[in-house]
Amino acid sequence: MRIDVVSIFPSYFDGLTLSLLGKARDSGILDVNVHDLRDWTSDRHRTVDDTPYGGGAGMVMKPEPWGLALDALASRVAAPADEPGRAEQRPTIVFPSPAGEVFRQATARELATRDHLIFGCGRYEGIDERVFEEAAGLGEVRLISLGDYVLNGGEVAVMAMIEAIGRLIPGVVGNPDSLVEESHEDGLLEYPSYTKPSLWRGREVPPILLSGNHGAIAAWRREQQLERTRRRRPDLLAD
Ligand code: JCH
Repeated sequence: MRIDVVSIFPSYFDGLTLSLLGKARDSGILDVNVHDLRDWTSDRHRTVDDTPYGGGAGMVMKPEPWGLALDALASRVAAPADEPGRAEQRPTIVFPSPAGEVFRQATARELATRDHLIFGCGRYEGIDERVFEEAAGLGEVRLISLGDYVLNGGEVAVMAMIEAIGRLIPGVVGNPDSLVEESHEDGLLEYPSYTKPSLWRGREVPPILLSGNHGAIAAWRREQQLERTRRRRPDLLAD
């Protein structure tokens, strides 16, 4: 999978070269490329923002640099184009937005199947609306919210999305079992985990986990998942 990120703060993404995603990147499974939006400006001050039409507080990102950036990145191939039987694919273009659909594990799973993702990180009060219309001519456009709170820009949301998507790509996580067992993959919160020592500061590990009865352990864990989900996230059981 090829991932392109466009931002006026490209150094935000230096952390992506570390740990889990760093390995996937080195092995060529994930090809992450971070770009500075200002590279697609042509004025002396490399301007990316302007005042909003109709008035209002703050600034809006100008459309021209975004248009050039998306034109340049959308035409790039995610995998060797001469691969037999491989059709040219349009990218999925993701813009983080507080007004977008909420990002869920299902969203991560869906985006993990794409060959080419482009993430556009807005700042200020957001991006000129016409950029989203223009982007729809280059690929599938998705406006996605990390959750119902307001961030200062798209960078932190994109970091979270790339981490959630990247770890679902085969070869990024070592043990495939660890992907199906965790929170949200089965619509429930995860069961509690314990390790040694079995007694710590007067606190015991639930004895069932030391019983060696794997059927009883699996049943206890499922019960814990249901109870936690009912208490902490009843909205997940309503679905
Ligand atoms: C963003 C901002 C006030 C936007 C600019 C670009 C995503 N889940 C989530 N929360 N916040 C975001 C996000 C994504 C991209 C941008 N801002 C700041 C500030 C606004 O009200 C009109 C809109 C925030």
